Parts: sequence; C-alpha cells; structure tokens
Amino acid sequence: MSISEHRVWGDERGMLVALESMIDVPFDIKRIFYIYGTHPELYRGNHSHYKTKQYLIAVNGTCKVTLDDGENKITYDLNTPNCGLLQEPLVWGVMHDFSPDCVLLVLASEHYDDADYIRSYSEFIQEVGK
Ligand code: T46
Repeated sequence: MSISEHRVWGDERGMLVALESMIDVPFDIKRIFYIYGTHPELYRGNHSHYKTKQYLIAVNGTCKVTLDDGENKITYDLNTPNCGLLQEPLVWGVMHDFSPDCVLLVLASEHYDDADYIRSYSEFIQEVGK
C-alpha cells in the first residue's frame, strides 16, 4: 500500500499525465469510474473486494483514502493528479474528506460484479484470516 508518483508532461499548454496498463498501473484496466459531487462529511467505499484491484487518483481536488489490510490501517492524502494509490484485493477501503471539487478517478482490474464485494467488516476480517 503506497502512493506512486507519475511523470507530468507539462508545457505552456498545461499538464498531461499518461498511465498505461501493466506499466504504470500494475494490472490490465477493465473498468473506470469516477466520483464527484461529494461532501466533506460523507464517505464512500467502506468495503473490500475478493478479486478487484483498484488504482485511485484524485484528478481534481483532494480526498483521503484509508486502507486497512486487517492488521494495519493507513490514511493516504490524494492531493495531486499525478499520484495514484493501489488498493489490492482483500484490503478494506474508505474514501473520505472529499473537497467539494474532488473528482476521484478509479481504474479497476475487473468488470463490475456485486458478488466481488465484501460489505461486512467482520466477514472481511474472517476472509483475511483464511
Ligand atoms: C470504491 C469506491 C471508491 C456500477 O454500476 N458500476 C460500477 O463500476 C460501480 C463502481 C458502481 N456501480 C453502481 C452500483 C451502485 O448502485 O453505482 C452505485 C454506487 O456504487 P457504490 O455504492 O459501490 O459506490 P461507492 O462510492 O461506495 O464505492 C465505489 C466502488 O464501488 C468501490 O469499489 O472503491 O467507489
């Protein structure tokens, strides 16, 4: 669990960050989604996945992401569009403290499947212990 910094191609026209599957992001990207219009007092996520890997980037604004592998809980600041945070399977994730202008982009290794979600923290702890 750590934040990776990516190269920014900047010139007088502005900034560009390019991410490639299996090069900058350590999985094949099958799905993207993004979250915006959030509120600082609300959280998103609060679940884990059996199989899905996610790569989270605050492409605008800021938020915090707390990742918990069942033993260690670390809160990361996503505050620049050239940094991404990998969330591995069987890691509980909570996204919170969104700035009103935050756009959180998520790259995912799997297509959407509700059955891939673990939504109960006690079930998550059981799964991690297996
Ligand atoms: C995560 C955080 C950051 C879809 O139809 N397809 C999708 O790919 C996703 C992600 C969601 N949905 C539907 C399912 C729900 O009816 O969108 C609705 C809201 O999804 P959810 O309640 O899961 O939203 P969050 O913000 O709690 O969680 C989502 C991701 O599910 C999760 O993996 O890490 O964003």
